[in-house]
Order: sequence, then C-alpha cells, then structure tokens
Amino acid sequence: MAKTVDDFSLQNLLVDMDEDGITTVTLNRADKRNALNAETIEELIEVFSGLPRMGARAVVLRAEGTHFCAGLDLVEHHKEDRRPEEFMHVCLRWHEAFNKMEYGGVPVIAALKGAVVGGGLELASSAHIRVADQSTYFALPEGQRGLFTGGGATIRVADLVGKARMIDMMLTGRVYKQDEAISVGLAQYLVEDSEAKAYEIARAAATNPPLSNFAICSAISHMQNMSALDAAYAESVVAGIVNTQPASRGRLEAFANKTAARVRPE
Ligand code: 1HE
Repeated sequence: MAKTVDDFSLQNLLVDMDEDGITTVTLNRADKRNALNAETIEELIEVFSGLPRMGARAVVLRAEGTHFCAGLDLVEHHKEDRRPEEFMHVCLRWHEAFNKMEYGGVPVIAALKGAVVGGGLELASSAHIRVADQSTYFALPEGQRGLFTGGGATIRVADLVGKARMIDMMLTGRVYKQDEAISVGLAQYLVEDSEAKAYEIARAAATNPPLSNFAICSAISHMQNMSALDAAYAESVVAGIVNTQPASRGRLEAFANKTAARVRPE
C-alpha cells in the first residue's frame, strides 16, 4: 500500500502534496477530455483511499485540458460490450471511488472548467465544494446516449439540484452554466479563475483542525443517510469528540480573552 503520494502508481491522474498538506489531484487524460475509463476509476480509489492517511489537509481536484470531465468513457463502454452484471460491477467501483472522496474526511474542492457532464458531474458532485469558471457547463446527457446515470447522480446530483431539475436535465439534455448553474446549486462559486479560487478555499479550510474537517467532510454526509433521530444522536457523539479536542482549546481561549477574530459581514 502506498505510504506517500510518490508511491502511487498512476497512468491517468497526477498527485502532488505540498509541505502544508495541500494536495492536487489532476485528471490527466485531456486527449480524451478526461473521460473516466475503468483504469481511472481504480486510480481514484487508490488515491482517495490513501490521501487521508498521508497527511492531506485539503485536496484540489483539477483537470488538464479545457474540459473538466466528459463522463463515462463511452468508447471503452462500447468496445467492452458489457453484460448487465458487468456494468453493475463497473458502477460499484465508481461508487467506491466517489464514496472515498465524499466520506474520506478531507475537504475536496473541485476546480471546474468546460464540460462537467454525465459521470463528470457525478465526480464533481462527490467533492465538498465546486468552483466554476465562465467556461464551465453542466449536463446529464445520459438519456440522449441511451444510458442512465451509474455513478451516484441519483443521490448526489438530485441532492444538489432537486429531483425535478435532475429529471429535466436527463430527459431533455438541458445544459446549465454561469449564474443559472450557481442559482440551481450545481456549484457554490463562479469566478474567473476556478483553480486559483479552489486553492484559496483549500488553504483556508486547511487552517481548521483536521478533526473538525474530518467531521465536516464525513459526518454531514453520513447523517444525511440517517433518520432524524439517529442523526441527532450521531451529531451529539461527533460534537462530543470534536468540540472537546485539544486543538480547540487555544482557539476558545483566544475568543474568551478577546484576541480572536470576530465574525463580521465584510
Ligand atoms: C471521449 C469522451 C467520452 C470525449 N468517452 N471518449 N458523456 C458524454 O456524452 C460527453 C461526450 N463528449 C462530448 O460531448 C465532447 O467530447 C466534449 C463536449 C466533452 C468535448 O468536445 P470536443 O469537441 O472538445 O472533443 P471531441 O472531439 O468530441 O473528443 C476528443 C476526443 O475525446 C475524442 O477521441 P479521439 O481519439 O477521437 O481524439 C473523443 O472520442 C474523446 N472523448 N468524450 C470516450 N465520454 C457511470 S454511468 C455515467 C454515464 C455517463 O457519463 S453518460 C455521459 C457521457
């Protein structure tokens, strides 16, 4: 098992971690518009399984080329001529990869551009924060391709935009971009330079204690899957641990002695 990012064996991704634990994961298949073939999914599993134990404090997920991700590798899918049970197993590996991202406890910030479509939107929706630029556009062209989502869109994209919008996107191929994409919840930021903003967010998040970020980037997702009663119980358990951590003591003391920054609107 890889111990540092240099130990990963990767063909389709690049991974780099700086001395502060700010980690860059790059989709590196630009000639295929970063389409997700089976090998890339295995690499995402390897990377996002390993990073939380390698000292990653925050991850920027970015892409080479002008498009973030064109979704399922349609050419591979066509050539493989998969049977239903084979494609079901393909989907299970996608879920493994995207669950590692969403539940791994390390903030993942997606720096988007160009096409974020089909499985590319499923990938982006597994990040904790999505940053779009003016070129970014979102779509679920599965219906037009005679396909259906298989990488978690029915859960994560429906969570972001709601059931009715997702059904419309899939039935009609509707494309969202710019302000409209923000207003429906597909991304939280619209900026000129999505990578610069993603790194700014990653560095800010990395100043929080890792245990707080672990809770923020795993507990909220787990609690969404629970009944309200169980979620309230789980929340109290998580808060019991996080809110008494040694790393919070100095911060609380700074507030009490009036040296900590106040929360201001500007
Ligand atoms: C691909 C893929 C791909 C590009 N699989 N190879 N996703 C889609 O329906 C989106 C399909 N892709 C596109 O609509 C366009 O390629 C883009 C809008 C993303 C980019 O357009 P463009 O003009 O820059 O590139 P291109 O000429 O279309 O493609 C360049 C190369 O990338 C070309 O390969 P080449 O060897 O001929 O140079 C394309 O074949 C390749 N390429 N997209 C494979 N998706 C778990 S279920 C999830 C279900 C889905 O994700 S369905 C949605 C699939």
